[in-house]
Amino acid sequence: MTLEGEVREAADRILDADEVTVISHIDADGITSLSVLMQAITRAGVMATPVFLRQLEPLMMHRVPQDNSLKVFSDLGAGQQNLLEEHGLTEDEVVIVDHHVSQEVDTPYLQVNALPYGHTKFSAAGAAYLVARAIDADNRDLAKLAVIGNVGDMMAREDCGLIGPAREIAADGIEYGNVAARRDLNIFGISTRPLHISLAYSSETPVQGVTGNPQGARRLLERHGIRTRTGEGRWRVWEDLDDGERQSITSALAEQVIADGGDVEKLTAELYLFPDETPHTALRNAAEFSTLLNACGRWARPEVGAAVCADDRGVALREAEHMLTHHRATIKELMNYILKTGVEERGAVQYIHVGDRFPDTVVGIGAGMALSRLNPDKPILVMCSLPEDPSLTKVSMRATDRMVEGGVDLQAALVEAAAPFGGAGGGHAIAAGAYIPREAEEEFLGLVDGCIGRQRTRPPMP
Ligand SMILES: [Mn+2]
Repeated sequence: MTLEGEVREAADRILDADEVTVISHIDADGITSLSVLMQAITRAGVMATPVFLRQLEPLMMHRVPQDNSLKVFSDLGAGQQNLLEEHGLTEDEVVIVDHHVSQEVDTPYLQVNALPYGHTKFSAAGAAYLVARAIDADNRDLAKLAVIGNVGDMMAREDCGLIGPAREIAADGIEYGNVAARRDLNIFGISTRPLHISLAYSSETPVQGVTGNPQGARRLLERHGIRTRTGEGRWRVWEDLDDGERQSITSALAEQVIADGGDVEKLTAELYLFPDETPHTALRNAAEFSTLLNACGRWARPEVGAAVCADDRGVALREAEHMLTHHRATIKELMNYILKTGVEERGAVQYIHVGDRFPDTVVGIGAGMALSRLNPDKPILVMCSLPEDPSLTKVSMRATDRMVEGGVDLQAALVEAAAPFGGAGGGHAIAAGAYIPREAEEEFLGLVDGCIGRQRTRPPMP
């Protein structure tokens, strides 16, 4: 089949379906893919239900419904087709919209995947958009979301712009009017970060005296007569500058890089802007929009990102912005919670269950920080529940260098202890995580404690 053929067949199957379940990944590409598909499908009058999965793995398969709906997997599925088979999904009830390497299986599931056709810079959101446009040519407004997904998956990074079919999709958005592309300085935060911060903390091309040096960046701006604040005292952002101002800074940086014998090839890039969004917000350009969506995923709230993609500019946007800006504060809050509540000590580990108070994605980091103020001889084990899946418990463990020197290997302990429950564990000797069934918590804890105890071949150094 051709890519066009795959796209057409996927669209036809969706249009023929009575009901669709869209199952997607929780990062920016997964969230935009799901949003593109959900909007295209519901606009066509077909009922659709969204399901987000942090990964397609055995213990999470129960969230894929066993019903009569057509299951459309986006940004996942290609590499886990054996799981779809094991879940009893037949060929005619599955469509995979993905860009990952495909796994060989007996069931010839329909896939929209540009990778086998040689398009390596094309994310799942791009594939989802092709399907959306095949469902109805009027869905061109959704090209903007595909641009965000592609940029979020770093598809524009190496070539300093989108190429191939991803570039054609951007062109659709430009023609529709909600996307603008321009060659510009290759920096992050052009819509929300103060100029000197944006210049100092974008390191694609290091510039002596500017990169990592906000004071130096301010002096550069001053030397070129560029005001850093507006008349009302607000920090100006890169997007506020006029063409002449942007040109003079870009030239100054280029001169500096050349003078230092550096390469200016990646100093500029094609940036993707969204003229229909409010200036000075993270929604205003593809790079910052995708970062906002990734923050939602990291906080285990991908549905908030999807609401923003579906034009919710009220509560969902405020929540998403909160998640973007309060990441560090939450980790600190978690650390304080662990210290204040106290851990329970077993023979070889100390542990705490934090319920669903904190997003599971920050639990490991907070546990590591708390460990420095807890018993220095025992690894910490933190359990938390997943708000979207009460049947599962996420386990995070952290150790210290000294414990590892003493024989502790958290990864080995978690893999061994999770195996009897069909759970999966991974990570390193010093930091590891696992998913286990909720009802196995107590027994699992005992197994981990036993493993760690046996690993401690040498007594800790005094
Ligand atoms: Mn992806």
